[in-house]
Amino acid sequence: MTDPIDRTGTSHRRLPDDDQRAATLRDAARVLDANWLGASTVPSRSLYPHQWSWDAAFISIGRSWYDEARARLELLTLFDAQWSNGMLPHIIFFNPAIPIGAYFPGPDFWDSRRSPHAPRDRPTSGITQPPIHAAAVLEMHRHAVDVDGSRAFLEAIYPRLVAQHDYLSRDRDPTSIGLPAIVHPWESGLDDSPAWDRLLKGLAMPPGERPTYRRFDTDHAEAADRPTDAAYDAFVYLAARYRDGGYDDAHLLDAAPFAIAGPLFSAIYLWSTHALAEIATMIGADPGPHREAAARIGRAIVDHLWDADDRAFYPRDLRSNRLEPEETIVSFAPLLDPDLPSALVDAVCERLESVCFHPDAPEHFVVPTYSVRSPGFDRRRYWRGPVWLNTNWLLWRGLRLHGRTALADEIANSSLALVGRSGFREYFEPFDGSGHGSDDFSWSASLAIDFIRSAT
Ligand code: 2M8
Repeated sequence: MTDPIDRTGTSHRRLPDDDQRAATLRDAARVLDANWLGASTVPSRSLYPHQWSWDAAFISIGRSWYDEARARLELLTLFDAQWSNGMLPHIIFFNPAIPIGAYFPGPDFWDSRRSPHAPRDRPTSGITQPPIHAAAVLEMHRHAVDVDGSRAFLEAIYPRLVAQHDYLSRDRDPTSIGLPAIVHPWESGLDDSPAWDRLLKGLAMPPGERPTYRRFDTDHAEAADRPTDAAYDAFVYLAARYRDGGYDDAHLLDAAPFAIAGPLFSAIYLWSTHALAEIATMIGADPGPHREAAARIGRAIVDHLWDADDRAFYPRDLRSNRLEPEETIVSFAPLLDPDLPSALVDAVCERLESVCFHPDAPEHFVVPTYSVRSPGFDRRRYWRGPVWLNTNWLLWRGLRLHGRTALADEIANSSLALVGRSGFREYFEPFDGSGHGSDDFSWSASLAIDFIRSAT
């Protein structure tokens, strides 16, 4: 099928010229270097002053184009905090410049020692994030100049990546559907997404069971850009429940009021499983089990997350066994499956190209994280409408896998137009391109580098 897109005239179709690209590369490296702590990078000096798991992977991909040693060290630092059961925590707290209590929820809240698996020498959160790390490692290796250093890195990190995947398949599949469950919206990476609204609204929070707390995020970003207090209450309650059960996955459905298998987390898991097979081949390990796992995961995504009536992928609530039919960006992530049947690729692209995700306005930016036609669409609020560079980058990679180059290029150009207009902000308003959330945000800088360098 030919790619039908042709939207000349809007700002995101204009390619940045050579000078603009050079300026973006220079400014992005400046942001990443300013956010470097010595062995890892903060997503943001103000809002996120520690190391985050999937941020570290996005950051390493971009940084590796100009500083391979730091990019590798970033991931080794992250994996040094991996739990003994393979769980890779979503936050590693080791920024000595940040007093305990400056970020909520901090190490005291998570109290990771409640799990026998947590490392004793460094505090971490007790939940995970999308497992994009194997895919990131493979990306870095593909353009490595220091080939020997990169190969040694592959050998060192491969067993840890395998342990991360084993944890997800062994301990996070409570209904045996072959897809990992997330037990908290923070694990999704898109915590404030409307995809979780119905479940969060239905959450019974007995009085007294939610710890009292104070938010710090709204000290650093406008409240209208951030999750509401009601959403935060639910996030804190769910995290405290999981923590108070000792982060025990043995009885996940009994213990976790929130248990979801979602298209974004699952598609990233699949993409990384394919990467593990390639890495295994490169270092002389057996790729066979990873290939078999990838085939199983790909089938499970279609069997359990595809809604044949709506012709769309949705998250599945594992407790009620229902799909959650919200029109959010997570529905497009299965494009990361290189073996996705072409009829499903067509259906996903059709929805992605619809006015719901390509605003019907003379000037606009793609891809909004929530359908602009949805009553709950919010131009500014975090994950409820704004454009993010990491979701754009994932869709760009997925579209290229399926030869959808015009749509892929449009997303890359829109992303670069946004950072050119508003800087390396955390997210962007889809109609006027204004920047929101944190400024000098690391993955916006890093992925801008990769959009430019991988395209040439
Ligand atoms: C956001 O999440 C954190 C909680 O982990 C927060 O809101 O405080 C999300 O955008 C998440 O995907 C990201 O990894 C993190 C740091 O950039 O911020």
